[in-house]
Amino acid sequence: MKTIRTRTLAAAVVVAVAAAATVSAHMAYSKSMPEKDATLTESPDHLQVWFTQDPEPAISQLTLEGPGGEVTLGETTVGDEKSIVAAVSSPLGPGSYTVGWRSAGDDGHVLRGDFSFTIRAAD
Ligand SMILES: [Cu+2]
Repeated sequence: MKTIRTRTLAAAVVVAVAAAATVSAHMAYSKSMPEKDATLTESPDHLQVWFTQDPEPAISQLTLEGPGGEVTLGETTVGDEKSIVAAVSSPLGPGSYTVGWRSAGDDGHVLRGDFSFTIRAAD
């Protein structure tokens, strides 16, 4: 009886470890340009978000929301070192901006997130 319980416990541990490995295999946001919560004195000419896995081009999308509503960006493409990138077509004025991103990694799960940055008027 005791042996059976030990085996059951061992099996449970194996399942738990496998589940943890699956979770850590999800793609995740790594860094961005502009950085999260950055304050800039001039407009970036592109937005870029890096991930922990190669982003799936068909699903990857960057959007930008500014003081005047949605800002039109260039097409979102896959950039260097597991990133996605989109050009900022015309310079951004002072204000608060939110970048929205959507992508997927190796397991195909669609991930979404957002982060903000601020542009302040040059002195
Ligand atoms: Cu996943």
